[in-house]
Amino acid sequence: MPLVAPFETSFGRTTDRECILIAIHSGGLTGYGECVADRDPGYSYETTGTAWHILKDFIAPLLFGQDVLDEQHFQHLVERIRGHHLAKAGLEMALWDLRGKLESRSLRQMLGGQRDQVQVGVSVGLQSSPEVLVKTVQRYLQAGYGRIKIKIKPGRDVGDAAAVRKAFPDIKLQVDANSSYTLATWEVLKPLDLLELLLIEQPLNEDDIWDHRILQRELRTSLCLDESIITPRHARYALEMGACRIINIKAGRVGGLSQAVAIHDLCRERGVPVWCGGMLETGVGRASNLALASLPGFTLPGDISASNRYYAEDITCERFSLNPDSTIDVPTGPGLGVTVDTNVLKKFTQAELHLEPE
Ligand code: OSB
Ligand code: MG
Repeated sequence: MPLVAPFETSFGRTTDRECILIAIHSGGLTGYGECVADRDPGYSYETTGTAWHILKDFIAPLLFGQDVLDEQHFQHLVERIRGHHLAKAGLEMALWDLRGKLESRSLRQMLGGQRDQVQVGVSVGLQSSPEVLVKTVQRYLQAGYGRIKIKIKPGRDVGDAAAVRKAFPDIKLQVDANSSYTLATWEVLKPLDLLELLLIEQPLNEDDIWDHRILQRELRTSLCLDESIITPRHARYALEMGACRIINIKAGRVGGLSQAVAIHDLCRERGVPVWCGGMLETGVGRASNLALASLPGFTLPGDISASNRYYAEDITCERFSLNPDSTIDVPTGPGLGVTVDTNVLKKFTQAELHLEPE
């Protein structure tokens, strides 16, 4: 699906998003799930290709012939498949949607969400220069976004962030490095500590929880981990080590909404703020993110922007829009609460596979 504008991070530039949409059927109803793996292994080792393989050759065969009772049961079944959280989470989302439709309950209700609207911000990709970045940020502020996140990478960090802070002294501002620094190179980031940022997201590698601890002790600004938190256990490790003070929760990265809720609960018990990350989702994944972010521990604005920030045309009939107070409404219909527009879906479909029990 073509993005309305290219999205560039430290790991690359996306102009079109490729994803896998999963549909499962029972009792005359269909549940949909979005697997957020991208074409390239930049953010995660998983890709649409690996997810396709894992879903087709390992996850689907495990489920066929079983009465999958709920999402916990699903997690138990897929435990024997190591990793591949994005693939697992896509299928789990479809199970939630289907169960919600069968039980006439919204995903928000099923997860224990407590809000009708959730606070959101916008994640702004790397731009051609600090001047262009400031203009881009200004457009999003004018559109009503109350929190801005900018992407940084070596060579495009303190200068970009300082330019935005200088132009907009009072906005809620945060930065995301997507793992592009090391303990040997991070020191250039020290001046960020003077910019009153909400947080600095994932400066070091996915497997560098310990090094984030070393970094957090050098910075006044809170570190927030994204890539590093791949299970509820990793969340506990990070908090017990002092590797971060805030966690970005993405259901995809942690293997499903059930795992996302477990991390939320752990952080809430410990008084650690969390917020809902994004993966440029279609309307399907966006509905899931909104339901998740309605849980009470999500106290910081999520990377869940309005549909028109991403796609001119989406695969859901519903489009999500920004309210004047920088919130988006949480869907209320059964399951995800969205309807897939089969014509648009057909238009964007590159490959299709039907799987049935033998
Ligand atoms: O690191 O949060 C990230 C998009 C793709 C992969 C990783 C990230 C992102 C974003 C976009 O920041 C958030 C959004 O969906 O608006
Ligand atoms: Mg991130």
